[in-house]
Amino acid sequence: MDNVKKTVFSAVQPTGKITLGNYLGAIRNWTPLQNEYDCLYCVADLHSLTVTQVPAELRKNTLELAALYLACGIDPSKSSLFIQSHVHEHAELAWILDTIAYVGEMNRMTQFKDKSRKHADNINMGLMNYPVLMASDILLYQAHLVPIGKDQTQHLEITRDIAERFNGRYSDTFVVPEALTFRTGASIKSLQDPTAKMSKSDPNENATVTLFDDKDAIRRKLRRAVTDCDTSIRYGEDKPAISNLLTIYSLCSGESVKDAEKRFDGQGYGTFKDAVADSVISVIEPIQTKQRRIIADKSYLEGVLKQGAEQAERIARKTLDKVYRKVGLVGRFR
Ligand code: AQP
Repeated sequence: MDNVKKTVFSAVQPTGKITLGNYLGAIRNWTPLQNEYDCLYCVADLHSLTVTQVPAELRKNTLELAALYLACGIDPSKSSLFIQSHVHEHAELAWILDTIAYVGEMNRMTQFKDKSRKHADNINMGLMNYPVLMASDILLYQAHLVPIGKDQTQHLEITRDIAERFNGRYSDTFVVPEALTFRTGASIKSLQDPTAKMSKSDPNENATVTLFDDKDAIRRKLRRAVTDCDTSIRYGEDKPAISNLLTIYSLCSGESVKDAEKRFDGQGYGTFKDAVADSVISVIEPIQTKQRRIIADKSYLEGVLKQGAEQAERIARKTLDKVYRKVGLVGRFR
């Protein structure tokens, strides 16, 4: 009988203030997995260097994000929580996988194309290699499952292709991971453009609710959220803006979309948007209180991250040694 726990890996980049999209699409779903799986949750600081960062802000965002993971319920006695750059094997495996991945497939990645458009003055090699580093993150830990939002499914597919190609060329080495996407919340949209995803690097402040916004800002942003042509409060393809708000409301209040449609039937957008704001505030406020307490306790946070990096490194080293051996590198003499 196979009673070995499966491994889960996921990460978020500290590229700015974490949005409600990152929370509802990813982080929120991590907590329940901790009881069933061996989980590794990482702050992907190396990934964030693919777009221009202010170094002091990046350091601050990295620690704030680690504290946020804890405030959202990641329990260091159950999961390994660490900073990606603290485990140097991520970058080392990425180099080996760079020799497995093809330029053509990296060129076709939607995120690469999007980000190249948005950062036309800085289309660096890291931006193109992003999916290879992501593959290294996942394959290093022999992860079976990777909880992600819909926007990352293409990268997960590439990770699977790279793993299979490597296994085919050098014999079985990597577990081929599967995406774990959650039906609702997998793609929270911008409050200003419901055809685009809510993204922390969006320069329009009104497009996102962040986990660091205060009550007033949350209410203001939701009141300013764009709506659809007619005034009905209903979920449907022809109502992308209201459907997005209904999804947010449902995930934050726990009420189903169907019940919410009934509750707000015949009411104006103003009342509905205030209710959405209330539900979001009720979720975000307790997280903020906990996060502030954790960030103030520097030695606790550093202790968690030190332990997490040590736990992660043990697994990562083992995989990397195996990979080095398989590709024909001479092992280090000890
Ligand atoms: N709008 C979203 N809805 C649902 N899930 C989302 N995720 C991101 N945006 C949404 C999920 O959050 C996780 C971490 O994402 P990331 O920070 O590694 O990179 P990203 O997907 O590129 O997120 P952002 O916010 O758009 O960052 P920037 O602006 O820096 O590029 C992933 O699981 C993602 O699916």
